[in-house]
Amino acid sequence: MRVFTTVKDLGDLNAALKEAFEVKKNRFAYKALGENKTLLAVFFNSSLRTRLSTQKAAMNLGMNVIVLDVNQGAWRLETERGVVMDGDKSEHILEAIPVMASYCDIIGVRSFAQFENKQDDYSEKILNQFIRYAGRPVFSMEGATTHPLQAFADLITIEEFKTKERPKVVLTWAPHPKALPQAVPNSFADFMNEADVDFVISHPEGYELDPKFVRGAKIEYDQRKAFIGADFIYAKNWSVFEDADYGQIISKDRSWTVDTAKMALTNDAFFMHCLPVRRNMIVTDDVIESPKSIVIQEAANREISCQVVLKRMLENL
Ligand code: AN0
Ligand code: CP
Repeated sequence: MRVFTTVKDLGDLNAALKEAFEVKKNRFAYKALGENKTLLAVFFNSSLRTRLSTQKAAMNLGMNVIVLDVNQGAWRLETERGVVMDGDKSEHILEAIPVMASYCDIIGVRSFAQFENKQDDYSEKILNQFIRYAGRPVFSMEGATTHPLQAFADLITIEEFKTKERPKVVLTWAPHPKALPQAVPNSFADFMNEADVDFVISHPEGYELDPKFVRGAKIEYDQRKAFIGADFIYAKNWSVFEDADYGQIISKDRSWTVDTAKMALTNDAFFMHCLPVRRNMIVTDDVIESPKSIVIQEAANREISCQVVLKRMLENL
């Protein structure tokens, strides 16, 4: 594996899941694979889970790890070619990328949507420059449009907790005070569409996601209807994808908060969220603290999803 940004990069999803469960059973079995190999994890944005789980996964494989927070201590990077650099940006990403690559074997990049220009975000302008100029395998630690390590961990978690062959999985929008990217729901849809699940997306009108990720998924604008019979409720906020209001918040409707009354409509569903989550905006205290909440197990599986990706990249160096 040279690149990991979407579900397709995993190839056969059942084989990837099998590998994930093998890794989880003995996460130190491939400790020799990463000997004298270095992972560089580059963060343009904040992170708790991705930062820690990626380092842990690399350490399980015997790798050395370097973490760079671009906005803390590095030079401010210009990302646009042709700019006269007479402002506050001291270094161009076109030098920075090959320099960073010269110190490592594999690179992980976190670079969120900036909501300044939809075209820039949806062409993955930053992440794709790493893929193009690093000359190293590159994986997304959440780009502008996808968060595949999260969605892979989500799928692993659903596989572990499902009690029927083909569970009903509902991705529901929920309110949030700040504009958030579409990367998490995009990747969740990307993975669920390839998995053996009955997949439904529920959101207020105007919050339609990119059809490239939604594909044939069912859309249900009535959240209560969507919840009926669900086996998994996956909550997430996202901002508008449509051109006219791209990156905007058009609703903060608190009637979309996931609460106990709504969970009672489900088939005793598990509650999932990628975290970080704002309590009593996205989900009530009662639901996230209930025995059916599997957000911690879900986060723990981030170590596993990342380890599968790193293992495959190391095997292919
Ligand atoms: C980010 C998002 O919604 O994409 C990261 C989630 C993993 N969330 C926030 O910025 C709060
Ligand atoms: N779920 C997730 O990616 O969390 P962080 O933003 O804390 O890494």
